[in-house]
Amino acid sequence: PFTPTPADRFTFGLWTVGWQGRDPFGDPTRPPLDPVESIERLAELGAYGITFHDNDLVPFDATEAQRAATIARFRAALDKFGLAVPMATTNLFTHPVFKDGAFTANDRDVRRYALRKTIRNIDLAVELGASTYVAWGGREGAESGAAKDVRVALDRLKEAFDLLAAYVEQQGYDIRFAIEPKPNEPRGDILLPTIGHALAFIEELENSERFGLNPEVGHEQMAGLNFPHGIAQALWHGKLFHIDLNGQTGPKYDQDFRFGAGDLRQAFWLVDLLERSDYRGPRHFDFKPARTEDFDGVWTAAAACMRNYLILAARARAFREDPEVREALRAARLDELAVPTAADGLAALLADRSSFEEFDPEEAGRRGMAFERLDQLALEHLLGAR
Ligand code: GLT
Ligand code: MN
Ligand code: MN
Ligand code: MN
Repeated sequence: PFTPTPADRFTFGLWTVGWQGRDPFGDPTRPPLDPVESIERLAELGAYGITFHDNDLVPFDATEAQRAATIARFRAALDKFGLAVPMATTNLFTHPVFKDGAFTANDRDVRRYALRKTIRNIDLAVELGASTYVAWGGREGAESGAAKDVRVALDRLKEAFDLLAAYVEQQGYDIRFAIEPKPNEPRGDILLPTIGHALAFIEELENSERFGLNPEVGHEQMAGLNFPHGIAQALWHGKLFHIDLNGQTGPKYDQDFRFGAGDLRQAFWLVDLLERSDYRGPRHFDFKPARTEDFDGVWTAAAACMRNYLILAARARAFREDPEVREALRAARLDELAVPTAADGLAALLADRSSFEEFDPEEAGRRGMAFERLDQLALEHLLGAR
């Protein structure tokens, strides 16, 4: 019952299963993985699609001829194994040229180069059928105070996104941008550190309808934030364009565990939320198979991401369908939260003596909220005890 199919819309970044395990303290523990093999294996496991940074596919220093041949071979494999490319993105963080960022590098030449590199890969993304273009500001940030004038850097970031939007409008592309927040790592501090910062920033863009978010589980949790709450707010603003699913255990380095590992309770509430929302985009996994693993471990972890999502979806459905839960939700007055506070209008509120003059806050303060019972029911569903 927990076997994924393409209808589940699960997608993986080439850089996830292809991660060789290089970290700041250690060399790679796995050899490079041919993107064509990733396509074949992920298709076998039931995934819907694959995503990539330009340089996950085409090496940074490839010639034009090498680039064309690589893309042709990739495309043929997508067709053969039936995988889609719903999203693509740009690597603006690995090469030393991006050591101070890309769209907000102090060095203007680097900013212009970053825009051209991005535009070039947007063309490829559209050619391959992508409708979402992710922008993670990997090195847009600083380690020290005077090194980056944040207000001016935000001017440059807005300028870059306005130019990218102008480009896709001019080309008539049907693609939207999804900005991915992250608080830190690899920079000491990164611009647009959380969902909230990014939502506010998007409203300042010329073409704000073309911009939304690609929030990642672990990135919000690195900032100690509640991911399902952040996703709920992104949905509320109509800005959940894409999502990066993985696992994290609290405010630490970016752990990128497989989905379901890490904070399991937040994973449960996240799936409950997504499955009941109008989000129809891919369920995209951005995880790193632990560097302790060989390729068997890599595919085990990739399969587990999808399986854990489906298990959590089943648990969340059972929770919502349980009559005792429905009763507990009423006892916790969730239905009452859905009633507007003053549909009768401001004048009626001001004239309503029962709302203030005759209101008894002591009595209201004694009413229990019955949340503990509700949460225990959720926990028992999550634990498979109901
Ligand atoms: C990198 C980062 C991810 C982003 C990717 C998109 S690259 O692995 O840590 O969170 O989603 O650029
Ligand atoms: Mn990510
Ligand atoms: Mn991450
Ligand atoms: Mn990462």
